[in-house]
Amino acid sequence: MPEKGEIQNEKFKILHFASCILNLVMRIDILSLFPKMFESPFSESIIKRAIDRGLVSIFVHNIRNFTHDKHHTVDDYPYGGGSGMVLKPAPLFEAVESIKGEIGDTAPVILLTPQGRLFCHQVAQELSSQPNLVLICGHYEGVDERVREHLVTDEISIGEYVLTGGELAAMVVVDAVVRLLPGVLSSEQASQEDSYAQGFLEYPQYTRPQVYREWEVPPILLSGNHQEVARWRREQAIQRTLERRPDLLGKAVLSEEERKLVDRIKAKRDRA
Ligand code: 6GU
Repeated sequence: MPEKGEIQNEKFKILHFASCILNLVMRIDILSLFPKMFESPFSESIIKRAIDRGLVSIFVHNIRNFTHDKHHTVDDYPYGGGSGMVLKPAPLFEAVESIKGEIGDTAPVILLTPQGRLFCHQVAQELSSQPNLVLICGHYEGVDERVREHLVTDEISIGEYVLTGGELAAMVVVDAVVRLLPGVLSSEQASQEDSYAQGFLEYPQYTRPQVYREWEVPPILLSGNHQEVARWRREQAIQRTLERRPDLLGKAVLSEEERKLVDRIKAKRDRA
């Protein structure tokens, strides 16, 4: 009998082999002026495990390595004047072209910029079905417009605020995309995911102890009645969504009973 670890190991080897044949391994290339920023987020927890299992490969490239001058110049003054610096086109074109030499010409090339389309669960799902992603982290006052026009195929922003650079945004995108890849989450974790995809916020969670500082866990969760627990959670999720994100309920699929519940909660709220 093999040890448990050996079985696991064999399982992962077979999984990896099958993934490669079926082209399930995603490759992500990131272009950045600060590649070290990516070291810790990708070497912990779920993303690390996904990399170790061969479910995703992530390559971080230093844009400076694609310059040819002595000072490795990546930026320059804007034509027409103005404050701030602009990322030069040549290093970005050459970096992306060198990556395309390895992965082919069809991968989305995504610029992280506050001017991009807003990132959300649906965009994460869309990106997770791609075999390759190329992410360019914008910086300074921006990038030369010719990069937008002739190199980039998509522009993404992670929210309505301005960051100092695209790196943190790229990490957010990678994290949200990688956790959707087949085999990254356990089926239990993956089904949790559904709630947001289905248009709900999560229900409240509790763990031991049953009483903490005199605050008790809702008794229904201790009842052992799975049906009642499921119903309570659904109610809580709906109530929370109504209170915090009523806009989400538009796309939620509700049963007849749940629809009535929504109306009851709304009526109660309107009376208050
Ligand atoms: Cl993608 N980049 C920067 N610099 N700021 C942002 C952003 C991206 N998304 C939101 N703010």
